[in-house]
Parts: sequence; C-alpha cells; structure tokens
Amino acid sequence: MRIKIAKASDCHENSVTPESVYLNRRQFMQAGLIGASSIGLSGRVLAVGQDVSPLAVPASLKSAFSQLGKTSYGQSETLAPYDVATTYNNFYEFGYGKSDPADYADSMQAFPWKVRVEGEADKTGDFDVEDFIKDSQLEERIYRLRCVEAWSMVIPWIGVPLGEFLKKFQPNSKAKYVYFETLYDPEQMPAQRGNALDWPYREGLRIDEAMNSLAFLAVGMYGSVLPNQNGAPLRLVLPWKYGFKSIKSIVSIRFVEERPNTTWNMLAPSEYGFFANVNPGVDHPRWSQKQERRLPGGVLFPNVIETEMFNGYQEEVAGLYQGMDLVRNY
Ligand SMILES: Nc1nc2c(c(=O)[nH]1)N[C@H]1C(S)=C(S)[C@@H](COP(=O)(O)O)O[C@H]1N2
Ligand SMILES: [Mo]
Repeated sequence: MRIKIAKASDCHENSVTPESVYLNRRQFMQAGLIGASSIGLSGRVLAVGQDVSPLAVPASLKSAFSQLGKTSYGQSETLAPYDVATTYNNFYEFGYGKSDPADYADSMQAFPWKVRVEGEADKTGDFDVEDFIKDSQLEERIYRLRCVEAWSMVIPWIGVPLGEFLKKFQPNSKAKYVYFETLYDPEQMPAQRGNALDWPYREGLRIDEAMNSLAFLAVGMYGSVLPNQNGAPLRLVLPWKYGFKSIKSIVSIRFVEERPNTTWNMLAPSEYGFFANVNPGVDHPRWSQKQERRLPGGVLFPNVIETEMFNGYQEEVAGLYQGMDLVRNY
C-alpha cells in the first residue's frame, strides 16, 4: 500500500495542510483511494514531475485556441513553471495531498462534458463544453492565484469573462447570486467515496461579483486545454478571492435568490467566509495572511512576498464592497 508522505517541497509549509486540518487521512484510506490507486497507477508516481509539457490541443478545438484575444492582465508577472502549476494543486475530489490531483485525476473524463444552467434566468438548459469552446472568442489572462493557505502562483489562463457568459442566459431580477457545483461521481473522483467534504464541491458569488470584469471562466491554461488536476474542462478563476472560491470541473450553474451554501464556509464558517476576498488585514484564525509564498520557492529560497488587498486587484473590485465591513464579511 502506498502511504503518502509529505515531500520535501511540502515540508516548509505545514505538515498538515491548513485547509485539510479537519480532515482525517484515514477517510481516504477507508475509501480505498490510496490503496486502490497505487495498484493501477503506480507508474504515475514516478511520472509526476516528468510530464511537464502542456497537453496537446484536441483537433476539434485547435481553431478556438489559435485565435486568442489579447492579454490585458499580468504582462509583467513571472509565470509559474508548467510543472509547478500542474503538480502542486488543491482538488480534494482526488485526495488532499498537493500531488494527489496530478497522480489521480486521470480517472476523470473531461470531454464530452455537459453543464446545466438553471434557475432565475430566461434562458436555461444544458450545453456541451466542447461546443461552447468552439463558439467562443477565447482570451488569455495572466492572473495571480492566492490560496488561503498563504501560497500563490501566477498562471496564464484561457477562457471567457464570466459576466459576458452569464448574461447570455438573461438572468432575471431575482438572480441575486450564482451558485456552482463540481461533478459528483465517485467513479471518476475516487476521494468522493470518503466524506472529507460534503460533496459535491459548491461555490457561489453575489451576482455583481460574478459580473465583474475580472471574474473569468477558464477552459485552458498555458496555451492548451486545462489538465484534469487544474479543473478540466471548465472552472472559475477569481483572482481577488482566495483560491477555494475558484471552483473546478463545473457541471451546474444556478441563478438563485438566496445566498447559497458553499463548501469551505459550511465546513468551518469561522475560518472560511462566503466572500473570501484576499485581505492581509484579516488573519485566518490559525495563521497570518499578511504574506504569502510565491511559488516556485523552496527551503533555501522561500520567496515570501507581502500579500496585497484584493490580491492587488483593488482598482477593479474595491467598488463591489463599498460600505461593507470586510473584517466581519471575511
Ligand atoms: N472542485 C474543487 N474545486 C477547487 C478545489 C477543490 O478541492 N475542489 N480547491 C480549491 C482551492 S483550495 C484552490 S487553492 C484552487 C487551486 O487551483 P489550482 O490547483 O489550479 O492551482 O482550486 C480551488 N477549486
Ligand atoms: Mo486554496
């Protein structure tokens, strides 16, 4: 049986990942994830870290990916190397070790993939992600991703502005929030056999947050489609919020009147707020949010930088929260 031991690269963070502190490794063992996977995928253990070039763009999507709109964000940023962005992940459906998603997410099938849009909108229904990509003018945006665990990286995403996408469904005046769900399928996402989180993974935004020009619906990164471990085939990217708001592998989008329950907020409401805006002035109850480790970094070069309000995107998003007490609404 393969027992996962934190790698040297993880040790300078925490022996237990903060987001997983409530979770019991045993749940994954009981679910058979670690044992079963080590039989079928033992070769992957060695493969991780070697598999470092972006995926090939599927033939049917080549045309969409070859006509990217101009990047207006992040031109001066240093990108995370592809192998770091694709082997240091949080995707609890595949386990909560940082390398688990890269090791195990092969069991998910990203194409074909249907997404249901429903709720308070004039146009609802199912769409196929492949058709959606073919019909979209994709653009690339280089964004900083700041995890609540105090690490960050810079990633070049490909996708469409979330607001423009949502407007096509003509949300009505009762649509005060948008609610998202990740796929629930323990066959494809083996760690869902354990009850580490209350599956499916859920997230939500106030409608004005979703319509903000920074909010992004990603279908790719580094010039190609999303690797499974990064949330293929469709995920949110909300760079002014802690990473857990950027829900992966979305199958359901619902316009709703009431504020929805969201995964981390339900699990530990005093630690993970609904808004979860990056805020160096509001510490997590168990650690400081004033600084972050910009990856890649290591024991000798931890690459610690100051965390900025709204992750440095104040100009775009501060207006959303005018008059709100961001200490209470963390
Ligand atoms: N469905 C789902 N989405 C998820 C998560 C998850 O566990 N499940 N983890 C979140 C967290 S905590 C972070 S930091 C980001 C990480 O995205 P990345 O692995 O592409 O860097 O995904 C977010 N989206
Ligand atoms: Mo995170």
